[in-house]
Amino acid sequence: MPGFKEGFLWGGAVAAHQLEGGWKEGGKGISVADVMTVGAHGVPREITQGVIQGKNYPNHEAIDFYHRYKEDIKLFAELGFKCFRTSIAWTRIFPKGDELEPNEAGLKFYDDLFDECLKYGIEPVITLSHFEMPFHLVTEYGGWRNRKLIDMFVRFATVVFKRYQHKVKYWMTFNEINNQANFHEDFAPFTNSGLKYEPGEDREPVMFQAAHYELVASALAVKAGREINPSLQIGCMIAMCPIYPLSCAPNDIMMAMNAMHRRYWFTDVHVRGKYPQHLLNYFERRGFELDITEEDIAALKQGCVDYIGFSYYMSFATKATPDNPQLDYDESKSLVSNPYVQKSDWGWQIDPVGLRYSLNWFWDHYQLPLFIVENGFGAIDVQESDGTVNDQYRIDYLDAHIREMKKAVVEDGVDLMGYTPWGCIDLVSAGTGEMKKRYGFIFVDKDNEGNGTLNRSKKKSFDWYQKVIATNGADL
Ligand code: P53
Repeated sequence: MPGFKEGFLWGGAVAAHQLEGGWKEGGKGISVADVMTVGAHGVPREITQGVIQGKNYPNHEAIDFYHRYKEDIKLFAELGFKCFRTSIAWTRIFPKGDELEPNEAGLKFYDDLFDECLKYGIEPVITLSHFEMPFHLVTEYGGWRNRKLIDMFVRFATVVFKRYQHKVKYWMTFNEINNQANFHEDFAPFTNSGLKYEPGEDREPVMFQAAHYELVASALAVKAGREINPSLQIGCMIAMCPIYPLSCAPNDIMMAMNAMHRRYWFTDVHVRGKYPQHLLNYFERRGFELDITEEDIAALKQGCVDYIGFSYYMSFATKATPDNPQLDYDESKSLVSNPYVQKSDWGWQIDPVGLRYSLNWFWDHYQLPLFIVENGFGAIDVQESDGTVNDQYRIDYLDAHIREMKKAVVEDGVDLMGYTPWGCIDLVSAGTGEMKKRYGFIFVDKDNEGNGTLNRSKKKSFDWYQKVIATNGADL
């Protein structure tokens, strides 16, 4: 039976702030992740005004990958990784974000890290901005509500493209740029864009403005990257949670369509280099006056991405309600529970078929190569007295998703570049800051309070995933 193509990029994914630690080492500046405390399911992480003594900031030490990466990459090599997705902490390269010259110690760290991957034939896959922009850009510039950030981001991108062009081929600009469609909560606006809202502020147009500047910055970065080295592959990164209608009532169908428009227009701009008409009409209906210049529109056209990277964890569902005659989608109010699927302990709806659906949705819309750069099951693992972790539930989750991914490739003809499950080694949860929400094949001995030896050990899923990769997905 045909399967995944030769050279399929099996691997694992992480982000700098969630595993590196070393938050002050090598001249690193404070990032937005450094001012977020630990939370829990239903308890949001507190975003503090700078680093306050006595609070628990889990990203400061994380799993100390900064010092232990050689040991960890050796384990990734043992798993058989063809690629390893991580991000470059912007604050290691430009500690405050507005400097004109980069920090050499930060650049050197990633040189060494990439060399260590390449030593084992593991291709680094790199995200430029993964929830870790310099905090200084928040306090001094208001985050991405400020157009000045475009130049700073492009400077950062240009420096790292030039430096690593012969070590890194695959790049992505902004991680899950569309999370901020959920603008009523504080987490996504802050992690995506460094946005802090005033009480009572009309958040929605601010979100669109920040996202616009990021999309322009992304396009200019893509253009710069191509000029530096045309063989670079630069993608976008979208959080895909497909939104189903709760029923086949026509208004539920329309509600789901509008919801998809409102969560995924970001991909249209990244891929097609222009805004979809439905969004321009929405701006007009709502009276949003956004700073979108002729130069911006030209820039967007010149920086279309090479591929679509996306995360997939869960699907959503929505329905029409009488108090919403225009069927407008508001992520904080419009979602309903799907009675046909189970949920994780963190309330994430488990839906392997939704991955096949998402792959087809992207492919039908854009006909660009796709890369699943995150997928996984956050769960509480129990270490037995002999040190083993029997995470059969994780194997079951990943196995079911890979089977659906295979159908999308083999039966539906989707062009898929690779698959990098999230948190291949246990790390700090982005959403809650917990250690106990684990995704890894490799267990890290550390708890939510920061206690533990930081020792690494293999879980049951380690051997399973090793075999999946060794057989190119034939042996599930
Ligand atoms: P955690 C929400 C919905 C889907 C993906 O998430 C999300 C989020 C934000 O929490 O984030 C991505 O750690 C993100 C990673 C993150 C991972 O999913 O909250 O790109 O940084 O760790 C899993 O369980």
